[in-house]
Amino acid sequence: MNILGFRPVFILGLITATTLVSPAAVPAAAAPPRFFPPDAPGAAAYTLPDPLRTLDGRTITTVAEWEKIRRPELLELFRAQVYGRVPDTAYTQAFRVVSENSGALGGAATRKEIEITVSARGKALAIRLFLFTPNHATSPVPAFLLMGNSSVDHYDPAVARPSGYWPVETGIARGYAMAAFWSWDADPDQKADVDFKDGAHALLDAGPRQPDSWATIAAWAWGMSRCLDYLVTDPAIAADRVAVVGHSRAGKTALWAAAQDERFAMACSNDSGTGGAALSRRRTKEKESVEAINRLFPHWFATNFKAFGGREQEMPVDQHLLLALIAPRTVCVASASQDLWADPRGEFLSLVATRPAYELYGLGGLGDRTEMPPIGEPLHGEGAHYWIREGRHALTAADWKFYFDSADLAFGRVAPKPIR
Ligand code: GTR
Repeated sequence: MNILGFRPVFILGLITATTLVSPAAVPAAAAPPRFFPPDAPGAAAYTLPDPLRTLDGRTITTVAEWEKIRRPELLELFRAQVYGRVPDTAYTQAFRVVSENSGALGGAATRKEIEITVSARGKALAIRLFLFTPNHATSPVPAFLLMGNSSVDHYDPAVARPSGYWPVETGIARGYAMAAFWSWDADPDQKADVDFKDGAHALLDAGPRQPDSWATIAAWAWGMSRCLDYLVTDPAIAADRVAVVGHSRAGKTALWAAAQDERFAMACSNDSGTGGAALSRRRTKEKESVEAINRLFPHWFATNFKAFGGREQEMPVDQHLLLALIAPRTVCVASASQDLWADPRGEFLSLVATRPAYELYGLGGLGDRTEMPPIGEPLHGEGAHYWIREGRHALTAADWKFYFDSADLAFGRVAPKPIR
């Protein structure tokens, strides 16, 4: 705390290429920063639920109260009303290293393919995890776990073309382990499957479905945690520094996984939008509404969530509380300027609104920011990191740079700098 009573919020001072230009070079006139345009007039006002106020009106003032009272209350509300509840069916788990190649990526990495088998009630489900660890590391390294929407071939650079979606080489060069699995291994993404007869549902569901039964996003989040079960056993990985990453539907999932599973040190939500980082109560004419997402993807959320289409203000939670559940761990939210369906401003304001939860832990979140940073300029706060890049709905190499830079800060690999 400083004498004015607020904690400074820190930002990473990156050395950009322009600062390295030789004195003889004439720098081009800097383009003025471009900002994401404000909402069109007439947007409806809304009031968000207070992170620190319980359903019965108590105000949370300490970490102990947050962790014993409000955090469990919020988790229960998200389970009951949004993503659904994982059944408590007992299961066993086995890991098998299917292949290992210590000369991957031209010798820079060791590539392992691990089969994670989860067994219950005489059935089994296999998740294939692809893991690259840097050969130059002398101690366990932090890791990124990506759940991808594309089939398994995409995670092997020997087969797939290099892609911004999954830049294994860059992660390895920056000293991170890179792990990925395919969402369909945990639960196929089929909208006709509203009976939930496959994937993790078929494995663990014992009784008839209820309005609060888990749906596909909850099954994917469960799959992320099963992959983490393996990662924390791998000696190459620093078990307390695993980040979970997802784009769009997988970004929604990464947030719900990290909210529940406190072993994740960091969650990266890429263009996650409605049901992810974006505030549901904020309605714009371009964004995906709660009604639309439940109509278009009837298999993603619990049945109870469908009742809130057009009645968002009646929800006991909004998505800033999902992000707040991750505090004091690190949340990164990325938006894209043309991705109005995902509501970039709603994603930013949601992250801003986590501040009371971070402050309980002596962290500043994004501080008192209410304005989005210029497009292309990351905002690195305390626990909370945000950026919006130019372009469309996608997970790109530039988004990954934002995640790697944020992780460098979160995991103490570079020192933060104050932004005020
Ligand atoms: C969209 C959907 C979004 C987002 C996206 C995706 O069509 O409306 O909520 O999840 O799909 O996952 O690519």
